[in-house]
Amino acid sequence: MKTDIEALINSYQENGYALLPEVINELPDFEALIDQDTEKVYEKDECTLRSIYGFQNNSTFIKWLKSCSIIKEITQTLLGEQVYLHQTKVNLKNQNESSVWPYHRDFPFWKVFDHFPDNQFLNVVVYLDDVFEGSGELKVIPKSHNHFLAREAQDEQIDYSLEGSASSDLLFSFSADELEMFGSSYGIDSTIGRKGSLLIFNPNLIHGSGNSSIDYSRKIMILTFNSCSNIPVDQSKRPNYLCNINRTPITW
Ligand SMILES: O=C(O)CCC(=O)C(=O)O
Repeated sequence: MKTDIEALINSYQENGYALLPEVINELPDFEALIDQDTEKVYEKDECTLRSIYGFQNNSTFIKWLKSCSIIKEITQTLLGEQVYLHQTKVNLKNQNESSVWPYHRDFPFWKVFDHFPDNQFLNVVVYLDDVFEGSGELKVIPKSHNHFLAREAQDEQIDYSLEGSASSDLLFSFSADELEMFGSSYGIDSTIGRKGSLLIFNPNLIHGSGNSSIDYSRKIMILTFNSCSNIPVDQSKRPNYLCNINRTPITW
């Protein structure tokens, strides 16, 4: 089925996200991509796998990416120039209480810690499993990519920590009152979809997820593209798997 790119862009611009059901036929075998460059992050129990970061230099991954013409078309249409991968990861779900991502925006991490001036980034999420209600599905607050709280301007003062970047004790999150306010203004959408679906979302969109009713479930791969002209104004202190220093454009 041909994707209606214009409708997709309209939805992305208006709501900050768009879901494309079952558009990827060949999914990457992420376990086969684990190599010396990848980094595993564990839950608070220190033994349950939470995330695997850093596929961007793996030739098998790049070959798979280049075979996904829909991802090329979307990034070129939305970012309008050459891109590279700032971050790549697979997030898994389990039943642990810590298997959550508190509601947050992504761009503050890249602005404050990685020193990128502009949000010329795009998140593309590939569903490696069916994502259903109760599986730790990603929830988003539509339109929140254009609405900010006055206090968020102070976020520039936040100090980097590894836990705050990748664990359930995430930095740049929101209080219950703030979420209530956003939720009552814009609602909260669940991004459920079958394996092979794609979710694209603006890195300023508020999003988060709960834990799953099943262990080792709801695996999603998140690809964060940055525009090559969006150059950091300072060096990031974060490791390469969180902030890729190789900004060579992808040659599709
Ligand atoms: O995997 C998830 O459910 C959320 C991931 C997320 O919010 C993030 O990586 O910023």
